[in-house]
Amino acid sequence: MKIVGSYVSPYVRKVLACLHLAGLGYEIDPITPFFGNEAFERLSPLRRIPVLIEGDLVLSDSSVICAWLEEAHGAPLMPKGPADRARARWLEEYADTRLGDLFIWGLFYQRFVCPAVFGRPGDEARVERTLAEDLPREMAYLEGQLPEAGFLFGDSIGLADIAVATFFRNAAYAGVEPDPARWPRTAAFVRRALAQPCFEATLRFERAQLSVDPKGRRRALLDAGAPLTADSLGTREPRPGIMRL
Ligand SMILES: N[C@@H](CCC(=O)N[C@@H](CS)C(=O)NCC(=O)O)C(=O)O
Repeated sequence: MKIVGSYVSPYVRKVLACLHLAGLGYEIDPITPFFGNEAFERLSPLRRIPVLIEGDLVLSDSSVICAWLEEAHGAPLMPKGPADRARARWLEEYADTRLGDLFIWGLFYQRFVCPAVFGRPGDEARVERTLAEDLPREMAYLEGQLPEAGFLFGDSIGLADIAVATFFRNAAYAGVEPDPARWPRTAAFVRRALAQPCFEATLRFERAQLSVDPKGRRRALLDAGAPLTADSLGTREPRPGIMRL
């Protein structure tokens, strides 16, 4: 099994955490989507990561990939009953869409990707707006959904927990974390979830990657022991992706 996508993408991290829960091995081509070549574009029509390649099967959406891992490989990602499964799917969708918009495009892209990938400052006014106007509403929603102890559907972490928690690691890279005095459940849940082995397992690769610029990434990741593919779908220069306004 091959995964295409950078270790610091929240959606790639979500898939890698699920692969860890399933005990499945993989190789990874840790490209940033903006560095993808034509072969990458053929595999991922929206030029997004992650992509999973398994034999002839190519899947390019984290939720579709995780559903495949559950159905085809028996990954223990979902609760049992239909109502719980439906709620888990909703929370995954909510996280991918709404938390993705705010944490990635509102914070991480502006504070991290713009300077690191494109060599220009991000839109700090957008960051301020995200923090002051948009995120408090979503934090209040999460505070009402997340459990005080354990995980959303019991004592073990599952896909819905992973889908929510992954965005908070990118928020931390953008210098933002939940205030435990204001959002106690969410802050404790995020700490608990991100400390799980499924997230811890790839942390050293994220750190290795973040410590160098994109061109030095492969060497740094190999030195850290990451299971890299022999070939890469990356170019040497970033190309504009399909950007949201
Ligand atoms: N719905 C997709 C979202 C994936 C996504 O947006 N990935 C980002 C990286 S974190 C990406 O590839 N962005 C490139 C772009 O939008 O051009 C999923 O769940 O896999």
